[in-house]
Amino acid sequence: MFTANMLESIKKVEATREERMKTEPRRMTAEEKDTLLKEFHPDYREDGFAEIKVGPNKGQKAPKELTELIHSNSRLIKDKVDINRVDYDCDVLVIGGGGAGSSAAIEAHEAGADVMIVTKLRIGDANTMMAEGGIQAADKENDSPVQHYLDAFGGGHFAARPELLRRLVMEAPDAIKWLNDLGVMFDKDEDGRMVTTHGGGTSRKRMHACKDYSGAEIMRNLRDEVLNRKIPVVEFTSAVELIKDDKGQVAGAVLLNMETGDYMVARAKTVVIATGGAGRLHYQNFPTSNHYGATADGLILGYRAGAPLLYQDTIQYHPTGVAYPSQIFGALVTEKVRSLGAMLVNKDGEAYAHPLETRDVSASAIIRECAQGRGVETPLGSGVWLDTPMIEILHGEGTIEKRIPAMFRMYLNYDIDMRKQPILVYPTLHYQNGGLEIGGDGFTKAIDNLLVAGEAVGGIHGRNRLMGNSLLDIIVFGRNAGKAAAKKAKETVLGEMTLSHIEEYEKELAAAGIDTGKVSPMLLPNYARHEREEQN
Ligand code: MEZ
Repeated sequence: MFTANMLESIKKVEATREERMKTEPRRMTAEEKDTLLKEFHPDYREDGFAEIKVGPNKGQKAPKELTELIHSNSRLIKDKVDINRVDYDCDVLVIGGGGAGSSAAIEAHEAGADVMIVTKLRIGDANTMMAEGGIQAADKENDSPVQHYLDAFGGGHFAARPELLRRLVMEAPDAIKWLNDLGVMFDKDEDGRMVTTHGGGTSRKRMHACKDYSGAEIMRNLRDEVLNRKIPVVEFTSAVELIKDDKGQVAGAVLLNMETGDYMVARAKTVVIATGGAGRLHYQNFPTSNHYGATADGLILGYRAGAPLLYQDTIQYHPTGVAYPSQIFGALVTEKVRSLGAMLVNKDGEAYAHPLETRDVSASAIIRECAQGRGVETPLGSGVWLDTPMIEILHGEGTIEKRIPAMFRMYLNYDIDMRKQPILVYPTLHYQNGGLEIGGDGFTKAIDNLLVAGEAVGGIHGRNRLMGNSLLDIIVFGRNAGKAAAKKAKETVLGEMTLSHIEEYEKELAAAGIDTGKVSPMLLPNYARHEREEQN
């Protein structure tokens, strides 16, 4: 299945393996990391970004593709909707049916609220489902939330909002217990203790996993719980704008039925945005590990209503996306492969960096190797080797099939046996470090009664996220958002509903002379457009 040049390079990987396994590559110094990031991390490529000209973050930069969505028009300028004809009335409206949205809905329901989920695909069609390697929590004797905090704070370049990160790490052990009690089948040893491993930048083994389909297993249980509780889920329906009331608090959302094109109105006392990430915007033309629905919708909804973004200029490129074969280009190769001992090796068989540097550093080092001609040529670019046969040498035969069975099967589909041959990887667009700004209680600071949870939040992780802290944040912040939204709904009296904020935003666009000719939120990526362009 590999090409001749790849097979040639594999010989060098094999020839250096024994010697490489005697000494791990050393960790980079802080100065070395800084220099590498500035030279090779995509966040530092000026031409990938554009200035935001309107709204709360005016004057700041964002990825070009996101800026274009921010600068685009509301659908509701052309398509008029009578917001006083209410189709759904509830206490808590959760926008998004992934892990954060489902956790929020479960807790809001538990607190006695009348809660409803609206999701543009089906419940569970989300990045949560795609997460592989695990979820962090400091719940063993040799570890503590303080240690977890220090790892994540350093890994995020000391930029995480302390009140958010504190909540993340302190509530992590309880998040694992909650999931375990719901029925999540975590990997456990013969004594019933959770099996935990390292991730990039962790000082303790605190990654809890369900083999290499941790997200799917977590989502399976969350979805069952939502359905068992009979929480209403309106599928194939997007939120396209938030509605406010005359007191300035959020009052619901305008919904679009994705099949019929009809608009509907959901009135709600509190709203939780849990719409996930932006991988399908393919920033800087990167492939993505993300779910089809990851188009930054919640960021646009919140921003147009007046909620500021935080760290919208920092993106996570997962170091190990599939570089070859082309059919699965950009798909995630879980960091767990490196946690289990596989080294990153260039075309000459050199291990050029420690396999568990933080993700931004690791991705930059791969980009450097390829940019400087030490990558292996592939049909779609180049990549470096992840020396997977090392796993079986280190931990014994059968480890790959036992610990990372989904990855093993994915490659076998293309006649690559990762137990015997290394695999080719290159960074893939994985996560938005930034998002809507919230306080420790989950509420946006700018709009009353509007909460945000999950990947749509900015500030939990700072400017780089560690492995396993995203599955954790959707649970911790999802659950808290649900509880807080239910409580706030009890004391909320809605005023008259309005979309005047949309009109104000449109005026601001016009005053800035902006006309992208497009509408946002995007809702679904438009791959068909690229095909047409190629044919012309
Ligand atoms: O947190 C993540 O992004 C994650 C667990 C990814 C992975 O490599 O498996």
